[in-house]
Amino acid sequence: MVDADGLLPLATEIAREAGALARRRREEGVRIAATKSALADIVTDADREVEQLIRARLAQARPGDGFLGEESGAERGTSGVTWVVDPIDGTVNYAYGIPHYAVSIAAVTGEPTPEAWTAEAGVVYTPVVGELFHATRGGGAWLGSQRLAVSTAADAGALLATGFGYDPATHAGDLERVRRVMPLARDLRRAGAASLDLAYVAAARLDGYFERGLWPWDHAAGALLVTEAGGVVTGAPDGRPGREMTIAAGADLAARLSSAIYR
Ligand code: LIP
Repeated sequence: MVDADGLLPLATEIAREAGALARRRREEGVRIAATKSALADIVTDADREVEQLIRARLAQARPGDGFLGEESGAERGTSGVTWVVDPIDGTVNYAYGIPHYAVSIAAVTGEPTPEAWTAEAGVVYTPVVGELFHATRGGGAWLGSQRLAVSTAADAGALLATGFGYDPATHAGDLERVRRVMPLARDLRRAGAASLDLAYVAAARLDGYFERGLWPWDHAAGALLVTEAGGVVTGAPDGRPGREMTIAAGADLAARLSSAIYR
């Protein structure tokens, strides 16, 4: 049995330290270290340095745990716990100096894939604003000491968020999905950090969110925030969130979003 309550304080402490490093490096000036899946898919020196800090602190505190990080890959552990980490979610915002990015850290048990894992604890920390969203399985979702709940009514239409892939070849499909869901919407936001989009659904700052192409580290912590705030997070019809699709909202809106996207 995993002590989820013991995982959250560690994730919180490390997220704050990692966020402070990310913010400091941003103020010092950011260098793009490389591009990845597409020219627009960048990684900065800070992404790599922040993930190294997180990975080292976790290994020091819990040497038997596994790790799955955006920049340094996967390593299986022996404890049954795997940490799923996006050191700077919203990398393009970060590189441009847009202060909307987050450190996302989740602890999961079971097979470390979104199709199979059980999220036990999650933290999404945005260092510029200083907001720390957190949740444990069965313990609710919180912003600081404020308990969170997803929105349940959107009479004027839903405030939705989405994102677009780094590969220009995917944009036509992404825009077609936007066209299909707009009859459900009052407006649409594209803020550039999936973990914060999910945290905002949990906090009822958004009514719903959908995006194709997310990696496990983009949604691992934020999805737990949403489900612990009374919402649902799905993927393709009857599927779990993943590369094909991530949909997050209260149950009724999530079903309507899925129907619109997959009709
Ligand atoms: C980003 C996501 C965002 C998505 C971007 C990118 P990164 O993650 O948070 O929602 O639209 O394409 O995947 O690359 O900043 O960690």
